[in-house]
Amino acid sequence: MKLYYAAGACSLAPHIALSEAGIAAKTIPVDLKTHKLPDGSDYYAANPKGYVPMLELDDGTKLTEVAVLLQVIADKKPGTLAPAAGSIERYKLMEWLNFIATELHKGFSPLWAPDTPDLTKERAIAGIKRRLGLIDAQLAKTPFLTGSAFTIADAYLFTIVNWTNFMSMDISEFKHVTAFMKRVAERPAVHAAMKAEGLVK
Ligand SMILES: N[C@@H](CCC(=O)N[C@@H](CS)C(=O)NCC(=O)O)C(=O)O
Repeated sequence: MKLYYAAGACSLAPHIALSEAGIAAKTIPVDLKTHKLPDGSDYYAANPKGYVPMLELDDGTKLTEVAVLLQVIADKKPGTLAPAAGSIERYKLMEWLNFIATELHKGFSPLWAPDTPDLTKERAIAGIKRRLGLIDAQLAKTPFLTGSAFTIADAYLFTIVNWTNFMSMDISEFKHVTAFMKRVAERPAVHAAMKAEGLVK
C-alpha cells in the first residue's frame, strides 16, 4: 500500500490510522506547490485531483477523500478503529467524518490563501469556532468523539484542529478540545506518524 501525503496536511489523518492499525505502507511525499513527486513526475498524472491524500492499494487501485481512506484502513483491522460497517455505530462515526470533512476541514480553506480579505477570514474563523463549540460539548461527555475508544474520526479531528497551531489560532476557550489534542498527541502511534512527517522530534 502507498500513501501520498504532504507533511501536516489532511493526509496526516490516514497516516495516523495506518500507524494506529499497525499497517505498513510506503509513504510518498507530494510537493503541493509544484504538484511534483520525488522522482520529478507530475502528481496530476497519478491523481487528476492533484490533492493529497491518495491511497494506492497493492492491486493498483487508487482511492481518494480522507473520510473514505480512513474507513478503508479501519476495515483492514476490523474492530479496532471503527465499528462494523452497517451498524448504527458506524453511521454515527460516518456522521462525524462527514461533519469534519465538510464543516471543519473545508472551513479552513480561506485561511490558507494569502490574498483572502480580512472580513472573509474573520467569518471563516467564526464558523470554525461554532463547529469547535459543538465538538467541545461532545468531548465534555466522552474522551473521544464516539465514546471511550479512539477511532478514525478522532484521527481526522486531531489532524484538522492541529492546523490551529500552524496559524496561531487561539482555541483555548475550548477546554475539552485542547485536552483531547494533548491526549491524542501523546498516543505512541500518533507521535510516530507525526515524527515520520517531520512535525515533531
Ligand atoms: N476532499 C479532499 C480534500 C483534500 C485536501 O483538501 N487536500 C489538500 C491538503 S489538506 C491539498 O492537497 N491541497 C492542494 C491542492 O488542492 O492542490 C479530501 O477530503 O481528501
